[in-house]
Amino acid sequence: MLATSNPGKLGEIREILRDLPLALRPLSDFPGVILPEEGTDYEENAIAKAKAAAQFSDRVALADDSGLEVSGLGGAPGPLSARFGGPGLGDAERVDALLAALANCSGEQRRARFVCIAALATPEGDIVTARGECAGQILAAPRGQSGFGYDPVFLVEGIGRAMAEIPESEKNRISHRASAFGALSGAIRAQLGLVSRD
Ligand code: ITT
Repeated sequence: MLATSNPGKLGEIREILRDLPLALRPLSDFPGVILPEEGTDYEENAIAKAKAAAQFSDRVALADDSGLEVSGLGGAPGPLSARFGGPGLGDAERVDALLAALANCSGEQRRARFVCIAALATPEGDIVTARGECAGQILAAPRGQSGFGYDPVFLVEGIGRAMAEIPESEKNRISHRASAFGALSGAIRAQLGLVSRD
């Protein structure tokens, strides 16, 4: 099962892992599963989500903890990205809060990266994690319609377009999430009995 309450992540992870013979069931199929409160460490958060889901569903579970790190904000909002700007905001309002926080920042200070830690947990308590990153720059204003979260203001390094301007299929090849789940795919295959883990 896929332990995320974020529909954007759900769609992307399904697409990234589409070549695996895997029926990735959403969190909504398991009403008893409550994802834990999150702290300030990506890996701990990702493990806590996958572990809670695996224990309560009695199935192998995947989870992701991710965030945006901006140079001029000292690496913030990082693992707190989903809550940046205060509680109860939507994606567009969080983007506005980020642009306001960076109003006096230019050049190097707008350098940024997306980070993702993917985690796999089994009901028996086995855990595997993998990390992915994607480098870029925070734009002055939103561009594009695809993706979710901070994608409209994230200019992807080496591509020259905002993450929200590139097709989803391309994001799912180059993103932090694509790298993390790509690196985790060996462990997922091992769980499926497709290859040995070493
Ligand atoms: P779950 O914990 O239920 O998976 P969440 O959205 O709360 O969902 P996180 O705590 O990992 O997940 O927060 C990640 C936040 O970082 C997310 O809400 C976005 O604001 C941002 N983010 C992560 N990956 C992103 C991406 O690919 N594009 C844009 N923003 C992203």
